[in-house]
Amino acid sequence: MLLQKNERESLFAEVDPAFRGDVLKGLGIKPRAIPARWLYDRRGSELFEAITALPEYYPTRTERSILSCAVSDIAALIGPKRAVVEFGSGSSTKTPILLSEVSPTAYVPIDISAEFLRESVTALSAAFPNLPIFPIEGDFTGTLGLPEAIDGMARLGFFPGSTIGNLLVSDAVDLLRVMAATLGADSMLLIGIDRIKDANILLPAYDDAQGVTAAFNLNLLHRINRELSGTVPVDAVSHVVRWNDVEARIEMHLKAARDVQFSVDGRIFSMASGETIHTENSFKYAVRDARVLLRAGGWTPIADWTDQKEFFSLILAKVGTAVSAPNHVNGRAIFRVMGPHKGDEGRVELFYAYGKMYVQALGQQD
Ligand code: AVJ
Repeated sequence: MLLQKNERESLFAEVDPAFRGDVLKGLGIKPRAIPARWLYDRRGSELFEAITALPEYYPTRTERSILSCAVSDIAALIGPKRAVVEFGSGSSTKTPILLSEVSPTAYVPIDISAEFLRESVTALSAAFPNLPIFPIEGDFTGTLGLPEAIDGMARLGFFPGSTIGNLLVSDAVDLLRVMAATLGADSMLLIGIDRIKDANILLPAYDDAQGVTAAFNLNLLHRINRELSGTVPVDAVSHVVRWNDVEARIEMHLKAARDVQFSVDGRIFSMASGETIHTENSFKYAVRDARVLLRAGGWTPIADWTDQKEFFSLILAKVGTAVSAPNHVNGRAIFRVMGPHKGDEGRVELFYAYGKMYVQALGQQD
């Protein structure tokens, strides 16, 4: 029997035990939720690429045009002789725009997908034959060692695409702090963050007329059926998008159109008509929210750029946060909303004083 390449892969590829664990756990809890990272298998990544070209999906093209306009200012602000470290480099079309203007001393793309990494290294070394490239295959949410070859070079982290929006706010702070630790002293970070805007713009961006985003979301169920011997009746499930205004996030769900029963990995699950599985969050940050987020994450924003419609922010930050006045105020209201964090060297507190929000870095926890 001759099999298509993807069928061969599904028959013989090892199923990630963490995928099985997350799916079985996520289907068993209420509300049901499966971590968004499992949307991005090969097919999911291809569908996401297709999403970035949709007329309704403004973030990718908006960020690219902001970067094109801002890149000479950025180059002036960061100065020469930096190594550019890109988090989740994927198949980004933004990278060459940055690299051609900032003349980096080295480029370090980090990605979990070895295949994407190979493709981007091939393309970029053709375009920039004199640029030393040191790819790292790995998960940038954990602490990673950077290659020795860039020891002693100041670094610019590049984290485009509003990928930070996939994370809960507390996890986003952790990640920013891990990035600060990885990039080290004198580093800078160029990060793209999608803004809060009218739901009439946000909702179609995640529920396009051609149904590509629906296919992207439903692909998770096909993946479960294929890799975990699932019997999920995909036809009875639909793609649903919600704007959660309290959390300031877009949510993607998979909603049962009727009562359904199915098995996954030998376990039986049932969903009542109308019940959903929460599959992805995409947090949005207003201009000042993004600044507070960065400061809580151990970075000081120094410049930001946006597009004409003010849909998206591109922010440049430098590592470190000064202790903010007025930390001496007696009886200040302290809202300990985050921390202690993974990879922590200190703690951060957000507090209000004189009607404003402040971020305060605290010393080592005793
Ligand atoms: C890859 C997380 C930036 O949230 O806009 C797009 C993912 N999901 N359409 C986003 C996504 C559905 C995307 N990020």
